[in-house]
Amino acid sequence: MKEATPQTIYLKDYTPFGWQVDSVHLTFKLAPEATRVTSRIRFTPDPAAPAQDFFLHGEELTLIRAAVDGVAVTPEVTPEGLRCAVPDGPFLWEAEVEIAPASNTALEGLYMSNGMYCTQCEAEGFRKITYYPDRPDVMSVFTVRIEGAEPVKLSNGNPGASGDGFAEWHDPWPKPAYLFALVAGDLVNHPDSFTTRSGRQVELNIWVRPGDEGKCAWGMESLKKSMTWDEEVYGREYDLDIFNIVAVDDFNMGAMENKGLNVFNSSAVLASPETSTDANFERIEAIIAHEYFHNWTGNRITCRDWFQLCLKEGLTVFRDSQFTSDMRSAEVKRISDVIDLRARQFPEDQGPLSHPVRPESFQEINNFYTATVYEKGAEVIGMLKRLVGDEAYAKALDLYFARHDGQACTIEDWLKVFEDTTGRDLSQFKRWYSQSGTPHLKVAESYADGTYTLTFTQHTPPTPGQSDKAPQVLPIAVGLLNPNGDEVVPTTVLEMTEAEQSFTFEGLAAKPVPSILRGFSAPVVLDRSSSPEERAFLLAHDTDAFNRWEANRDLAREGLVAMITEGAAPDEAWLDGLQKVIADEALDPAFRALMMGGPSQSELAQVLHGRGITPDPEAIWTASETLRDAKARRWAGLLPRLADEAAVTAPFSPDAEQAGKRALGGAVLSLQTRIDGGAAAEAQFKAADNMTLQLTALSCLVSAGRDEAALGVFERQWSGDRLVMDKWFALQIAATTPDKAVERAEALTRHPAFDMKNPNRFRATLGGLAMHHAGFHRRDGAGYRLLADWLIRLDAVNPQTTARMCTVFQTWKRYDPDRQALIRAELERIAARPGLSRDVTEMVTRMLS
Ligand code: B3K
Ligand code: ZN
Repeated sequence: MKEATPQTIYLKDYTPFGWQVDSVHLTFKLAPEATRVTSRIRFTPDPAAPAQDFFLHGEELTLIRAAVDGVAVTPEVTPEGLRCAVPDGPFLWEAEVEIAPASNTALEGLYMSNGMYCTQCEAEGFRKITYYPDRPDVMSVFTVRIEGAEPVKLSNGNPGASGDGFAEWHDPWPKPAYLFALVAGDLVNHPDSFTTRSGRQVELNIWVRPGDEGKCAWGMESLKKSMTWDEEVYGREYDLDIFNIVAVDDFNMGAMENKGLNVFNSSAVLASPETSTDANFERIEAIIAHEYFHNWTGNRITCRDWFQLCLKEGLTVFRDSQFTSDMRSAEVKRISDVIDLRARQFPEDQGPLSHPVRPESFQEINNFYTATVYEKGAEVIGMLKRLVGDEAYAKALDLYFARHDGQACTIEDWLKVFEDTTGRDLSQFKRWYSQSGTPHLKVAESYADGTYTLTFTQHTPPTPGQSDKAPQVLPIAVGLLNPNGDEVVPTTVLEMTEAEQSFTFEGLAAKPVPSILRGFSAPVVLDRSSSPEERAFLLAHDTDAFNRWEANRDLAREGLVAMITEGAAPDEAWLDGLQKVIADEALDPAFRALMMGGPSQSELAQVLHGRGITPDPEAIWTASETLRDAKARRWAGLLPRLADEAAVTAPFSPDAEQAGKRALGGAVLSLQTRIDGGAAAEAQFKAADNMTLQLTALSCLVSAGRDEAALGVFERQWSGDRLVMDKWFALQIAATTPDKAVERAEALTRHPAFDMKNPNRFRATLGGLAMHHAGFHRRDGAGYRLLADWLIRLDAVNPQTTARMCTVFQTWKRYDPDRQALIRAELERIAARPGLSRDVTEMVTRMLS
C-alpha cells in the first residue's frame, strides 16, 4: 500500500521524459497470487528532452530479472521505481516482474473481482503492473499476449492470434499507459455491430458474468447512439475493428475509457426494467456516451500531464451533456446539471478543498478527479461556446482534432485553437482555469426615459492559497419581459469582463422585468434580492425554462429560510402560483416533477452559512418536512388528477417521455403518502412491474414508517441481485427520520450482505448515511463517529474510495462550534492513524488546514 509520503508535485516543474517509447510488448502469465508480467520495450533517446537518469515507475512489484539489449542488469530499485544505466542510443529494455492480483483490494493496477482479472490504470496504476514511464505524455504502440486458462482474455486494440490458453492483442494507436487494460475470466458477451460512416465494420460486445446477459441491451443501444451522435455532431469516427465493454462488480468509480476496452462498474452498464430505475437508465446512457467520447477527447488527444486533466474530462463531460440534451429534454438536463453542480461543486469551491479547474500542485492525483475538474471544467467549455458562438465552436473543435491528433496536450493548446479560429484574445478567459472559487454576481437596475440599465458587480471570495482574485469573463444571458408578461428583449449574451460593468437597453416603453443568467450561462452565485412578486412573475411568464425553475427555487429557498430562522408559515400564495405550473398539462411532466421538489437540506445549510447564519440541521429537516406537508394539503385536490396523468399504460420504455411521467408520479406519490399514510404507496408497491415504481413506493413506505414488511419482501425478492440490493441498503437510510439514520446504517454494516471491499455497497451504506443531512449531523456526533470508524477500516483496504468519501466532511466549518469540534476530533483521529494512505493523508490535511 502507498504509505504517506507527503511529496508535492507542481505543474511548473514539468519536464519531458528523456526517451521515446517505440514499442511495448507485454506477456501476462495469469495466476491469482503470482502473475508474471514480461515486458520488452524499445526506447530511443529524445534529443529535445533535458539530460536525466533512466527512471521507470514501479510500485509493489517483485522484480525477477531485467536486461538491457539482452544483457542482464541489476537496477537500483526503490518503492517508487527503478534507476538503471542505459546506452546513449536506442536500446531494448526487458523485465519480468511478479504481482498478486488476488490480494489487490485497492482496485488499482491488475486485480480480481469475483474471479475475473481486470485492470484500472488511470491515473497511475500501470506502475503496479510493470516498470514503465507511467506518465500520460509517453505514448506508444502496445502488443499484448495473455496466457491463462480463462476462456475470455481481452486487451486493447484489435485481436491477434489466439489458441489453447493464450490470446494476443495489438493496439495500433499510440497511447499512454493509463489507457492500458486487460480483462480475463469466465465471461459471456452480448454482441452487436456498427458500420461507421466511412464503411468500417466494427464488432461490438458487452461482456458480463454468466447470468447478466439479459441486462445488456440498453447499454448496447446507448453505445450505438453515442457512435452515431459523435459522427454527426463532432465528425468523429471510431478507429478500431472492435469495441469491447466489460462489466465489473468491484470498481472504484463509474467506468474507464481504456482504448477499445472500456471497463465499467456493473452499476453503470447493466440494466433491465425490473431491476433498474429510470435514473439508472439515464445514467448508463450518459456514462456509456462519456467513455465512448473519450476515444477522441482523451485517447486520440490526451493530456501532457495530470494537471491538464480537465482538458479531457471537462470536454468529455460537456460532450456527454450535449448528447443527453439531444437524446432527452435539453431543459430538464440543464436544470439537473445545475442542481448537481450546486450540490457537489459549489461546496468544494467554497470550502477547504477548493482548487482551480487546472490545479497547480497535488500529492495524490486520484484526489483531483473532482466536481471542479469535471463539472466546472465542463461549465467553462459551455461558457467558451456561448462567447464564441456555435459555428466558431465547431470550427475550433475541427482544428483541435486536426492539429493535435496523436498528441499529449495542454490547456494552452486548447485555448489556442479558439484564438486561432476566432482571433479573440483569451488570456482573461484563461483565469477560469487558474482561479479557484465561485464568483458572486450582484445586479443593480435603473430605468429612465425608455432606457434600462443593468449594472453588474463580480467578486470571488478568497480560497485556500488564493487571497486576491481578478475579474473573470462572464457570459451573462439576459432576456427582458414587459409588465404584461411578453418578452420584449429575447435572450442576449452580455460579456462582462470588468469588476463592475453596465449594459444598456434602449427604446423600452416601460420598466421591464429582467430574466438574468438564463440557462445558468455562467457558474456563479447570483446575489440578487428581487421581490417575491417579481419572482412569481417570472415563475408564471419566463420563456426560459431554466429561469422559470430558478424563480421557483428562489421562492422555495426564501420561504424555507423564513421558516427556519423566523418560524414563518409556508407561503401559501407561492404554493398556489406553483400549483398552476404543476397542473399545466402543456408542460413536460419531467419539468413539473423538478418544480415539485425543493432545495436539498444540504443546500439550505450552504445558503444559511453564506448569509452568516449557523445552520441547524434539525431545524432544516423540520422546515423541509413542514413544507412538504403543506404542499400535500394545499395540492390535495390536484394530486389524483396528476397521478392519472402520470400513469403509463404502454409497455415499459426508459425513454424521456415515460421516465418524465414516472418522475411526476413519484413526486405525487410522496405527497399523497403524507395524506393517506401510505395506502397508495402500498398498492403501487404490490402492483409494480418495474424498479422505478417499486422503489418509489418502497421509499414512501419507509418514510411513512410502514416499512418493516415491505423491506422484507423486497429483500427476499432481490437478495440475489447485487445492484438492487445496493438500492435496498441506501434507501432505508435515506428515507428514514434523522434519529434513526445512524442506527440503521450501523445495523446494515452488520448485515451478512454488507461487504466493505465492494465500493458500491460501501457507498450505498456509509455514503447513504453521509447523504442524510440531519441524520449524519446528529447533535451527539454519532454519525461522524460511525463514518470515521469505517473510513479508518477501509483505508487499509482501498485508499482511493476512502479518500473520496472523506470529502463528506468538507463542509464542516458551516456548522456550530460543538459540531465542528466533534468533526475535527474525528478528522484528527483519522489523521493520527499509523500507516494512513497518501490519498487520505492529503484529503484530511487539506480539510483541517
Ligand atoms: N477517466 C476515468 C476516471 C479515472 C479515475 C481515476 N481515479 C473515468 C472517466 O472520467 O471517464
Ligand atoms: Zn471522463
